[in-house]
Amino acid sequence: MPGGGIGDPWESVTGMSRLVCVSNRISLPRKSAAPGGLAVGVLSALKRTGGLWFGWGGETTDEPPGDPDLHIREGVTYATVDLRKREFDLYYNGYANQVLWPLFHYFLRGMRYNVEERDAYESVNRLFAQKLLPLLQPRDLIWVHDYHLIPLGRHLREMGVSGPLGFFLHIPFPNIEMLRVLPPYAELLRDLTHYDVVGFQTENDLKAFYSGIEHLFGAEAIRGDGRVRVGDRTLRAEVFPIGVDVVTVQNEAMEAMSSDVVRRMYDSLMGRQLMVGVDRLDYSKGLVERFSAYQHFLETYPENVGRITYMQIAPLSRSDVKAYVEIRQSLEQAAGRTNGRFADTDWTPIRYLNRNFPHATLMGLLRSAHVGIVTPLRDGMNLVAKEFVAAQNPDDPGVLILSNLAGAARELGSALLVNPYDSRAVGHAIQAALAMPLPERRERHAAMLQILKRNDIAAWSRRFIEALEKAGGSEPRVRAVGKGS
Ligand code: GDG
Repeated sequence: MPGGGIGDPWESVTGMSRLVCVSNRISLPRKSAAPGGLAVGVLSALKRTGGLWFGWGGETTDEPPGDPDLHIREGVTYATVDLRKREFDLYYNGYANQVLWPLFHYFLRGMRYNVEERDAYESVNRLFAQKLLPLLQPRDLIWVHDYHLIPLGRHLREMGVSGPLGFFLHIPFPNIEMLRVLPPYAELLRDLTHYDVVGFQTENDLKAFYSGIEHLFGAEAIRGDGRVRVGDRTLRAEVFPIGVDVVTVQNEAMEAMSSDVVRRMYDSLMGRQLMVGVDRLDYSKGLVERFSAYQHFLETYPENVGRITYMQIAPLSRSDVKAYVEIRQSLEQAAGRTNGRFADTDWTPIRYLNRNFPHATLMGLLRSAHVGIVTPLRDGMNLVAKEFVAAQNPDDPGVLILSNLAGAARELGSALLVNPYDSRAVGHAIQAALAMPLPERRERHAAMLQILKRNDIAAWSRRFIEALEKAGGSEPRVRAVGKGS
């Protein structure tokens, strides 16, 4: 079993309990899967603790879904369910990604509501509970991830699960004034009260949650110690900022520097400075605004024309959702405009790539960059910002430009913080980053690296599981390795 070695920090945390993680999508190891912060975080937690990871396996069917498929890898049991195609479309492309995602990121223009999608969201959550139930053991710690599965806790409770149930939201939580745009906002808030621990990325998200609780249940529901009391249930709501595996990122980045892809890219720069962005192609990541800031930068500081290369890696995501098709078109046009206007026979200002890379290669590309640009219009955390810092050579680190609307800005105050909507300010920040003297780069980098090491991915999981253990009482739990798998 992983995580059982001498001096392993998990030993004291998980005791003898089994961790069960539930998320919308499961990526089996070695299968190519859509990369995402969620997958990175969940995998890291499960590998360290062992246990069960339950979720949709990526297949849709025309038949009613059968029993979950079980796979065991490195001591972790993966249980995957199929979903019916139509129901999946309504639940995932519809309610999760055209209602909750835009609303929680404060993009009302991208949100529309319909009851059919809401019903599918409910029924997929009920199905998850039904399929998970037979796999559960009496003393499991259950950790549910993200906005796709908010009602899962209520369904499990209704089916008789009384043990510790935790929920972590990877994306921002909106203030009540935004949340109550959603017709069933009260049900959403009530659903969250079925968990014992509800975790958020930042203090802002926690405050927004309290604003909803106060609105619905009155100020007396929030106790002095921050716990929330609704009816006969008490829950802990807390901030758990997700981190990265600093040592792995450092090693990946160093090793990738000698890889073919990174060397070819580096040689192709012909001594020019490099700015890199890595984001899923998503309107929340602020890519259109970033492209326009870069154009602004080239106009304002023409001495950089021909001397800097901006490489934007943007793997496609959620391509079945209209807003994502539209953002893709806008970006192609914006990159084309800038390249058409500024490119020369031997230089292209923007290298725009809609493709995936192995994680290690990405870390090598980040390490090669003089500037990392991470300017989401809103982001729960943003792991790329943290990976950029971890991937740098501490003796000669690149500079991070970071949106102050990303959760990561709360910890990474030594980055060049910008408002992503202010293209002039972002343009200035690019110039400042390129010109920053080595001592200042080192100082800023060292301050951020220290924070990343303290709040790394292991600390994040450990803190959440500790909170869940406390919520369930401190008695020792029995872990039956291999059962239910
Ligand atoms: C959600 C929240 C929150 C990217 N391209 C490739 C690839 N990636 C990896 C990155 C990074 C992860 O995916 C992306 O994580 P982010 O945090 O930047 O963004 P979201 O996907 O929107 O994640 C976010 C996160 O959940 C965690 O809680 O921080 O706020 O929106 O690790 O390196 N990985 C590979 N190939 C790629 O092409 N292998």
